[in-house]
Amino acid sequence: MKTIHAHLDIPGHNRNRGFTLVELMIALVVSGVIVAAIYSTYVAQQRTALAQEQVVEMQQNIRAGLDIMEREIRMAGYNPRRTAIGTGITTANATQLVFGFVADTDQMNNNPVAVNATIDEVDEVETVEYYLYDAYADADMDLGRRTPTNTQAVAENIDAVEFYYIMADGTKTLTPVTLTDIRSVQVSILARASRIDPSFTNSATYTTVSNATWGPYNDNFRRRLLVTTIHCRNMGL
Ligand SMILES: [Ca+2]
Ligand SMILES: [Ca+2]
Ligand SMILES: [Ca+2]
Repeated sequence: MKTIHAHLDIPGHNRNRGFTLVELMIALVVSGVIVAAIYSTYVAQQRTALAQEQVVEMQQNIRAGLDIMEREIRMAGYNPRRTAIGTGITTANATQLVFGFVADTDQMNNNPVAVNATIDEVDEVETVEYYLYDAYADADMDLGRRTPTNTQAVAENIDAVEFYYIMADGTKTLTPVTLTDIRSVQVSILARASRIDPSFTNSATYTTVSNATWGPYNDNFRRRLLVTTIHCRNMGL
């Protein structure tokens, strides 16, 4: 029985043991403040990390697509023997670019039509179109690469694209008339993050090289505008 009594907390008798209610309240408030500070730092870091991740993802996505497109647009008009039919730029406007080039050393049949369906015959022409379309039917636009046999997205989540043409006489236009006079293509491309960031509002306006504007979208998607000039080294030879 003695041991049990020794553990009882008798008021006024054992003041130095444990904490008073006020001390406990202070401790609770202080630890609450510390937890809140740590949590808000954590949330801020998470937001920064999410923003950085989205920007990196967009840039990689847009860069990869642009690399493929740049390499091919430079090939427009490639016709080393001067005997191939259908090379050069065949359709050119602000949102669509179609062109052909000789692709007879790539071990691939690039023109699968009956009359010249031979695999990789001499002077066979590959015809390529770049334009925006909704790949995967998920209600967002993507940069498409279309050939007679295949359509694929080379960059996903692209809100807008603009092809602006620099002509042989140095003038620039979105609607070239004499397609053989095209010398360079300036491409503006607006990429969007794949997911929203609820803590971010996009009210920005994006200006293309031709001075057209895109936005404001007033949504929660981050975006990046990329502009590049591609010299069509096989045009005008
Ligand atoms: Ca080929
Ligand atoms: Ca062929
Ligand atoms: Ca899509």
